Amino acid sequence: MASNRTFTMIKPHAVADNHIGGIIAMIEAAGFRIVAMKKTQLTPALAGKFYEVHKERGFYGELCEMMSSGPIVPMILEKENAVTDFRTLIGATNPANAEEGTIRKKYAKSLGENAIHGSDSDENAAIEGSFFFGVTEQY
Ligand code: DAT
Ligand code: MG
Repeated sequence: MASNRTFTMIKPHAVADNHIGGIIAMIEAAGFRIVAMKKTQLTPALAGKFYEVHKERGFYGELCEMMSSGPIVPMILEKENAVTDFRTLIGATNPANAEEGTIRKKYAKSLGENAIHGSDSDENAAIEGSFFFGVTEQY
């Protein structure tokens, strides 16, 4: 059965460019409810831990550097079929392939600076959400 929660982060370049409000407006308009949210900044070591699954990939160093380069806005979101529907809302990893109307189409600058994270499975959504938020921060 599909979970009703996913995890997301607005990436540093999008926060720096004042797109928090625009991105959250798209998320809420698509029917997601914000369960948890804050503004924080990862250290390179914490970014490395979050993206550990990618540690053998060539872009891992660049990814950890970018994700720790400034504040981010992590959130837990709720909606039926949250993981799948949110991946549809954010669009393809490479913004060159992202569909019209997606968050990455509107706000991504490049493959590395693609505006927003979205969990790829119910299992990872739970792991990633608990990376940032305790149970008393989820409502
Ligand atoms: P997604 O964020 O769509 O789940 P992913 O999990 O494959 O994509 O990769 C995590 C992030 O790493 C992605 O949002 C942007 C960056 N990235 C992925 N592939 C890359 C590449 N070939 N070069 C540079 N950065 C890349
Ligand atoms: Mg991913």
